[in-house]
Amino acid sequence: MDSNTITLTRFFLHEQQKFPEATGELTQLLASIQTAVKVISSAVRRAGITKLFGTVGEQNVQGEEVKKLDVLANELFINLLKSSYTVALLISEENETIMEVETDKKGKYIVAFDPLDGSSNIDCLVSIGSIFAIYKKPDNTFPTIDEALMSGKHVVAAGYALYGSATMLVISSGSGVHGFMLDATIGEFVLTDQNMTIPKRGKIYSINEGYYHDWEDSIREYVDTKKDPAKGKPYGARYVGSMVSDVHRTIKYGGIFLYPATKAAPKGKLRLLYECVPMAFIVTQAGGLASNGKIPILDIVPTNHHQRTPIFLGSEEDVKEVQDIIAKHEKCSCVSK
Ligand code: AHM
Ligand code: MG
Repeated sequence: MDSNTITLTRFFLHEQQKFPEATGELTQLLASIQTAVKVISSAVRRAGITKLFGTVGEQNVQGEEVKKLDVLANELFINLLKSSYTVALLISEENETIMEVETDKKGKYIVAFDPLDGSSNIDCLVSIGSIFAIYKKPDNTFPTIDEALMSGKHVVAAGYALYGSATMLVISSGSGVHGFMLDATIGEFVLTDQNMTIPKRGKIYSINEGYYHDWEDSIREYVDTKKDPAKGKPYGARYVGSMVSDVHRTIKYGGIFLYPATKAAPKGKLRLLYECVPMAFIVTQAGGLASNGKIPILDIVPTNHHQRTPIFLGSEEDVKEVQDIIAKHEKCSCVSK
């Protein structure tokens, strides 16, 4: 046993000391997310046994209502964040409207989250995750609902939890990216991956290739390039279909994750505030790039809390390559008009 283990809470208490003006509220907020993730992890591991794979409205053998895993995860995030006394507004993928925290519990942060991402992978035991971004007004005052929509420039911390072969929390509060693995024997997240950095170039591309004929020409050209031996050593293809897993692998091994616009989803599928911005924040902090094809994801000013965006993220050189091809196609189409 390590007698000097660096847990997530200890790590952020230490980080907090670097800012004399810090009130400890962000550390408190992260502690509440940590608890939510621990409970979700435990529920994920036991979901088959406790019948959490059922649909909402079903009853278990005791006659109790069965909650689907994603409903449970959402309730955990909401309850724990509200009772952390640090949050004013909550934006969840699972809730139609922005939630306002009661006055006596209100804090200055806005948290946007996807409590359980990768829904199509839940019932077949493939890795899933939770994603979150914490936003704050520059003047530190309590945000109102009208002020909820902020660009990624106002993110103070973001992260994801991966419920994979181990449970891992990857977090950045703006000074590097750090990974913590859940040690179930002590119930704590332990620092395992300090200062995670993404390789400048990778050897893997990650995209749902089933939509090949629905992509724009530029995306088809890019993916064709990655498979063409005449254009260099072909890349490996990996696609889990859970954004957290695909992004985590991209950070660890390098390469590129793409979810472009398709004919069926002309604005892309993934959501800006609680899927793309948090991942863009993390990847950028790890030394990579995250773009919508034209501008950085973190520069997009949202107009709707559930809005979607195309996304290309990963190793700097790989993202620049796809951006260049997109720019070339844009230029050609302007010239031919
Ligand atoms: P969800 O929020 O319904 O779980 O959908 C988001 C997921 C992402 O995790 C993943 O990157 C993407 O959807 C996969 O979509 P597709 O099946 O179209 O490839
Ligand atoms: Mg999702």
